[in-house]
This record gives sequence, C-alpha cells and structure tokens, in this order.
Amino acid sequence: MIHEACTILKETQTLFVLTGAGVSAESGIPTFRGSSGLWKNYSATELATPQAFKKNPALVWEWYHWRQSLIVNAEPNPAHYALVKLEEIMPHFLLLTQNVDSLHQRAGSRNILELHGNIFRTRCLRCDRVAPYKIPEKKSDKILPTCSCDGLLRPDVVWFGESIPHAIWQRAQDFLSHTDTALICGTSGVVWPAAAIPEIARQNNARTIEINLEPTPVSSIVDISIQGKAGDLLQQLISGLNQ
Ligand code: BJW
Ligand code: ZN
Repeated sequence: MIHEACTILKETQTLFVLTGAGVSAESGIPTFRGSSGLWKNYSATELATPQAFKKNPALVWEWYHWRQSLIVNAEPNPAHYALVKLEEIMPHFLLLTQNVDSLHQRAGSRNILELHGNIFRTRCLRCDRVAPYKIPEKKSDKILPTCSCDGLLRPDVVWFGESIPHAIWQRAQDFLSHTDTALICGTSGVVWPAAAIPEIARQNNARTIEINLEPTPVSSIVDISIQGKAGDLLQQLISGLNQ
C-alpha cells in the first residue's frame, strides 16, 4: 500500500492534504472521538457548540484553557515534520487542517489553511474583534476573558452548527479543482464539511490516499487507504519518495 501511495506521489505535481486530530495525537493532544476525547465526562459534541458556551461559558473556557496548556507544552511530531518535507518536495501544495493547535505552523508548514480556526485567538461577542489569546498566568477558571470593549471573549474556533470560514473553504475548493492528489490524514471523516473532501477530490479526478489508525467512512471512497500511525506512515512515504 505504501508502495502504491509512493508511486502516486511521485507522479504528483499538485498535492492537497487534509489533516485532523490524529496528526496531533502523537504529540500527546487528545483526539475528539473515543475515550480520549472525553474531558470531565463531557464530549466534544457537548462542549464545542455555541449553545454550550451560552449556557456555561466558564465550563467551556475551562476546557479550552486545559487544551491550550497541553498544546503549549507539546511539540510537533514526525507526522507534522513529514508534511513540511512533502511541501518542500511538491511543486504545488496546500495543507487544509481541521486542527486548531498551530502545530503544523510550529513544525514549519507554510501554505496552510485553518478550517476550524485557532485556539490561540479570541473573538469578541460584542465588537467581533479577533485578537491573539494570552493564556492567563494565574489560572482562574472562574474569571471569564473580556475584550477592551468589555464584551465576553470566545475562542476563535468553529463550533458545531457554525459556518466554516467562507474564504478558506473557497480557497480549498479552488485548489481541489486542479489538484492531482488528495492525502487525507488522521481524521475521522464524520465532521462536515471536511468529510466531503475525499468525494470532492474524486469528482475533480484527483487520486485519493487516506492514512488513519483505523478504517473510517472515507476508507471506501479513497483509492488507497493505509492503516497505521501518521508519523510512521508519512515518514515512510517521504523515504519512498527520496528513493
Ligand atoms: C490517527 C492517529 C494517529 C488517531 N495516526 N490516525 C451534513 C451532514 C450531517 C451533519 C452536518 C452536515 N453539515 C453540517 C453538519 C453539522 C456538523 C457535523 O458535521 N456534525 C457531525 C458530527 C454529524 N458540522 C458543522 O456544524 C460544521 N458547520 C457547518 O457545516 O456549517 C453549515 C451547517 C451547519 C449546520 C447544519 C448544516 C450546515 C462545523 C463543524 C465544526 C467542528 N468543530 C470542531 C471543534 C473545533 C474547535 C476546537 O478544536 O475546539 O472541530 S469539533 C471537532 O471535530 C474539531 C475537529 O477539527 C473536528 C474533526 O475531528 P477529527 O479531526 O476527525 O478528529 P477525531 O478525534 O474525530 O478523529 C481522529 C482520527 O484520527 C480518528 O479517525 C483516529 O482513528 C485517527 N487517529 N491517532 C493516524 N496516530
Ligand atoms: Zn470587543
């Protein structure tokens, strides 16, 4: 399977990559689904919604503060670095990530779009101002972050039921319309609209490769589905490309 994927990548001039939480898993960042996705017995589907924030902003902020502190203490892993290498090798490359953790950027990825926002930015509910988020030095889960206008701040991420940033989705579609190959890595394939990308790529006659620990709804759609750790498999792909 790796061999076939290498053959496809050797013929690829334009590569589109979609990543999900599985790519950051080897950095110690919990994924969303399954037992590792639970925080204090709450699931992502319960916390990552505008309704949850309206009902209990302190609880949702507590979850984000916990995740932010995990992320700042984490390092990019071999999967992130292999994607940086792929970007260097490919004449044309776009990375669309659902991850909000900036680990791709910290590894050195350059042509990257964030579909679900970034955990290190806030948006004001009153004046809409977007700003970098400074984690409070003295952590108090009770104090809610506020804007200079006194409005309540929320994480600048996309929650369930909210719209995906239109310009980012459009740029991804434009790239997909002329991409040779789409590589789908470490995502469950159940959250829309990212879950539609393998099918969109196919409709645009791109070849499609999936890398995941386990089979997903995407596995039956793609040309090649490889099971294993993203870090190992992406590194093997790079080695194969260099041979
Ligand atoms: C490894 C590994 C290793 C582990 N190596 N692999 C059409 C049909 C049905 C529903 C909808 C639809 N259109 C819209 C919806 C509603 C909703 C949706 O999709 N719901 C589904 C749950 C059914 N979508 C939306 O609301 C989206 N908005 C939208 O479409 O607007 C228009 C609209 C709205 C409403 C109705 C209709 C239209 C917005 C989605 C926003 C998702 N936000 C979150 C939170 C972001 C902020 C934050 O991080 O706090 O994004 S939820 C969470 O899921 C997060 C992730 O980016 C996202 C995807 O998760 P991902 O990456 O797939 O992670 P996991 O944990 O699920 O999977 C990890 C995978 O890695 C697994 O497969 C492992 O096996 C694998 N793995 N270790 C390789 N080492
Ligand atoms: Zn404000």
